[in-house]
Amino acid sequence: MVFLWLTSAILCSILMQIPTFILSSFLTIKPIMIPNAASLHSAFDPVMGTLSGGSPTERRLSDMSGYYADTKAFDSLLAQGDALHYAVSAVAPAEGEGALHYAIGNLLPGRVGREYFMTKGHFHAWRAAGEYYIGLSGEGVMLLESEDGTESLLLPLTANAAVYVPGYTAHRTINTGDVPLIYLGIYPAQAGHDYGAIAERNFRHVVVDVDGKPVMMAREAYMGSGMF
Ligand code: S6P
Ligand code: ZN
Repeated sequence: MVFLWLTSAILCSILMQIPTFILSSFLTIKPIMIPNAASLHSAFDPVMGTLSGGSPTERRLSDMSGYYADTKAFDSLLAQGDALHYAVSAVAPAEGEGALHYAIGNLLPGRVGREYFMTKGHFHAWRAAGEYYIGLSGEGVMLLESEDGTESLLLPLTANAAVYVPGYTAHRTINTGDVPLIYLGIYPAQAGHDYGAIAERNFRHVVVDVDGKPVMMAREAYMGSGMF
């Protein structure tokens, strides 16, 4: 009797599993893929601008040739040495749709003529991709420009501030202080970089030091201003 009861209980439980088994074979239920744990955690130094496990990119002054308006000032600075201009260390824990990457940036302080030290600036290759910038230390600004160049915006990037860069927007980081500007950028893994348009036409505005304060000025106005 007990044997019969046990057998039918086992049979019942097997039969109850069958619909689930059939369903899961037809539906593409993706397993949860957790990438290697080491890539999920990074320690960063908000003052030194380092990020554990990051892959580094360095830009020296010579890499910025053609980006600053005052070419004489640029050449004379370069004659003093091809110093590090900024460093970026990026972490890519996962790839594909939905994945995020992040990077820490360390942009050194200084000026070329009146223009503050800045990054090259770029669009994302996947134009729709937005990005969050989070200021960690130092004082700076983000220069944003619409794809057709008709709209520009200058936003402060300082410790404890976040700047959202919408998709389809060129973005450049500018150090307006006296110490390195350290920030985090968090962006879709598929964003990519498109430097071409900016390398060719640059941003329509420059950010220059006027009486010790950063001022956004139309590039053409600056070029014709006799300020350098
Ligand atoms: C990436 C993100 C940042 C920049 C970094 C350097 O989407 O915006 O990590 O790569 O600020 O700037 P740039 O213009 O030389 O890439
Ligand atoms: Zn970006």
